[in-house]
Amino acid sequence: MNLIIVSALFLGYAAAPPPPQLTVDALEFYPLSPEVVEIGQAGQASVDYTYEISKYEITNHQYAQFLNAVATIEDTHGLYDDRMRINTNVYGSYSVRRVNRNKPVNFVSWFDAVRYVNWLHNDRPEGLQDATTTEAGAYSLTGDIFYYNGERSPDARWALPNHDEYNKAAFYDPATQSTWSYAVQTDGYPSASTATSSGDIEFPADDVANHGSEANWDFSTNGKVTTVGSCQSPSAYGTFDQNGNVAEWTEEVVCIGDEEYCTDSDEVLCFCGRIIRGGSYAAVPPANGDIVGGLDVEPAPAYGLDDGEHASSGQWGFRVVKLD
Ligand SMILES: [Ca+2]
Ligand SMILES: [Ca+2]
Repeated sequence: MNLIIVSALFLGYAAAPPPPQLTVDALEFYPLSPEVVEIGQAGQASVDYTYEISKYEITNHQYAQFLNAVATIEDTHGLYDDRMRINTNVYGSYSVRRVNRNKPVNFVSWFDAVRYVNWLHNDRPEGLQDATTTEAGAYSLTGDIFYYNGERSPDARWALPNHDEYNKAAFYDPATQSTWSYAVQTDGYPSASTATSSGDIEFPADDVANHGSEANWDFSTNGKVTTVGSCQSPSAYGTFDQNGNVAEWTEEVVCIGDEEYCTDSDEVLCFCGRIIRGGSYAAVPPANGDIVGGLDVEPAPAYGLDDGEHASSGQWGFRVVKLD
């Protein structure tokens, strides 16, 4: 009898479904590979090809898998930041508490983001951070690294979004062939919401974005990030959080300063960075804001004198584009 009960329990355990996912959205259970949506209508909205873009911001779970592939023996380029919601283990590996797995990774620099992209391009290899893993592929990071380095390779299979790719996925509505002011398919400023104790948006609605610093669910200093997609406010193409949660690195370069110094690569007299989009859990930029050129873009420094100085922030993360 006992044996039967034990067997039944064991079988029950073996057949148990995975623990419930943290989001109320249709997110797969902790997907390791970025889930993508297709952005079609080639020729419309300034993009003349079909591409795919990740439905969500890259998550801690996905980024930890990257760290476990290329940053266990040595983290040459500082891909890990101890302010991330990712933990280090005694054996040099990385893990993420369940509550943080589907939160967007933050405290990533532009270079961390493009190295992740290179790793995807190279089919997620394991090994030291070199040209076969993180330093080449979609973007070449060998040699002198300055703002104008890191052009997308014409053969790139994955990339950071460029300006038009980000915009089309966020704002374009193929049904009406027109453009919304905000990525949650509104022309009015998105609503904000508090979060549940596990960091899901508490009052999801089709105009809600995680902004306004209302989603302070664990009072941590690791950013008021919420479960990706839990606002339940997709763009017309089905991406989530292109407004709010974490602001997102793109590959666009912006320089503010005297052009002469900019062409001379003088980092003191010319401020150059990569454009970061969509605003964060702190604030979503106004639709017709004047941060840069009337768009919801913010220049963020993407370089430093050495890898350790690459700028990052709790408000910054990224999503990726897939190209065929
Ligand atoms: Ca870093
Ligand atoms: Ca975002």
